Amino acid sequence: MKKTRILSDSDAHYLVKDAEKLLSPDRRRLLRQGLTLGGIMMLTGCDISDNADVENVLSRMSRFNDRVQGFLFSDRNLAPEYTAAEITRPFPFNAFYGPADIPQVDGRDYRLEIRGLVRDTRRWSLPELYRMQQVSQITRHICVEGWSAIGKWGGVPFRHFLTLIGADMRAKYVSFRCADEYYTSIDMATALHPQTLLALTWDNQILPPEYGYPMKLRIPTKLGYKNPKHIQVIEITNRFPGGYWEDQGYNWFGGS
Ligand SMILES: Nc1nc2c(c(=O)[nH]1)N[C@H]1C(S)=C(S)[C@@H](COP(=O)(O)O)O[C@H]1N2
Ligand SMILES: [Mo]
Repeated sequence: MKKTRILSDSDAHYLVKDAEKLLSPDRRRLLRQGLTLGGIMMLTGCDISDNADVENVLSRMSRFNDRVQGFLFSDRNLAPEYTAAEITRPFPFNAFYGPADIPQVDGRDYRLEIRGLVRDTRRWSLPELYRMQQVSQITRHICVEGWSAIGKWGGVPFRHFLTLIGADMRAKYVSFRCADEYYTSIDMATALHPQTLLALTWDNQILPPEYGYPMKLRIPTKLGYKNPKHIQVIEITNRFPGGYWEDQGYNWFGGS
């Protein structure tokens, strides 16, 4: 007969602590804030409350983390790129709400707003952005909840855009406000990373609503929650801006 045991809150707390001990200090720093019992269950595929085979759960989790670290911390600090055949279909949707609440942004009167330490704070219409020189990447999106997926995004290298608006590259942070109340922020080095993309397309079509229409920041060296969708405002600042998940305990750095 299968033994069923429901973990108490304090068991769950210690299981998370044990799981953390398996990680090196660096890795611990990366994932600590994201570790929850639900997260461990999702990323190991183990139902801890049904089968409390803790050793098994922890070793699977450690392997998952090694794989994640491998993706995030490559030698040259470039995220791996993939072939079109490797694209995940269907590509998953994720947000802090369900599909029924995806923001419906009207592209016709959309203007991207620029604030803070920049020379030029004028607003950008979509046609203006579509006319800029575009590049594309096929990279892996890794969500802290324990899934990952390969997708293709196209758009303007963010470094190019920041140069164009005369952003103060010595500023510490770039922050993003989104149409759905989501917000996040990154350090300037990540903003200037060669693979960081102001993405306007997904899979060769205009970014669909579920994946962040009219634009998202695609950062393959960072976890999913550092990739804001439905961007409305970009601000260059020295004041720490935090983020929707980061302010609830997720690691602010969230990547490499
Ligand atoms: N505006 C906005 N951006 C967001 C989120 C969100 O809820 N709202 N969720 C983040 C998280 S946690 C993930 S995993 C990815 C999901 O992106 P996808 O729907 O393209 O898979 O978007 C990130 N960016
Ligand atoms: Mo995520």
